[in-house]
Amino acid sequence: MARLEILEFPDPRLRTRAKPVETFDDDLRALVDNMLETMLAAHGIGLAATQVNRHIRVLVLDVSDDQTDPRVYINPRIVDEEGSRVCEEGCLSVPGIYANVQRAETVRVEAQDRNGVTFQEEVTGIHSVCLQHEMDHLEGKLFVDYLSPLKRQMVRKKLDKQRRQKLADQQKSPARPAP
Ligand code: GNR
Ligand code: NI
Repeated sequence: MARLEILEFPDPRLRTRAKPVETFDDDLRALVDNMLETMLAAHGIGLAATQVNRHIRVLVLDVSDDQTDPRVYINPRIVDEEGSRVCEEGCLSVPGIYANVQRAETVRVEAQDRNGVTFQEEVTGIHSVCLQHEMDHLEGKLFVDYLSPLKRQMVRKKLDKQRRQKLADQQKSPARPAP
C-alpha cells in the first residue's frame, strides 16, 4: 500500500473528465487500496481517482464515525434522486476552504465493486453529499465552481496566502538533513 499525492486547486489536471473502467484487475484493486489509505491518512471522508491524477471512474468513501466502513464505487451513475439540502463542504484538493453547496437529499446510485459486480444502493445524509461531491470530481468539477466568481477569486487568494505562509514556515525551520 502507498499514499498518493493529492492534486490541489487550481491544478488544471483536476479538470480532466474521467474515463470508464473496463478492466477489473489487480492494478485497479491496488489503486483502490492506495486511495483508501490516502483518504484515511488525510482524514477525508471521500476521494476520487481524479484527485490522485488517475483519470478513471473510481471513487472511495468512508463516512462512518470511526472510519471503519470503506466503500468503493466504480463507474457510478445516479439513477434516481429526491429532495434537496444545503451542506457545508470541504475538499482535500481545496484545503482549508469550506462553503455551502446545494445537493440532492437522497440519491439512488448504480455502480460496480472492485470485482466488477454491479450493485444499486440508496444513500442519504452526508453519504449522499459526499457521493455527489466525488462524482463531480470525476467530471472535472470542484465544489468551488458553485460559488460566485468573486468568492472563487477569494478562495484562490486565500490558498495562495496559505501556500506562501507554509513556504515561509519551512524556511524558518528547515527539516534537518538525515545523518
Ligand atoms: O473529506 C471531505 N469532507 C467533505 C465534507 C463535506 C462534503 C464533502 C466532503 S468530501 C471531502 C474529501 C474530498 O475532497 N473528496 O473529494
Ligand atoms: Ni473533494
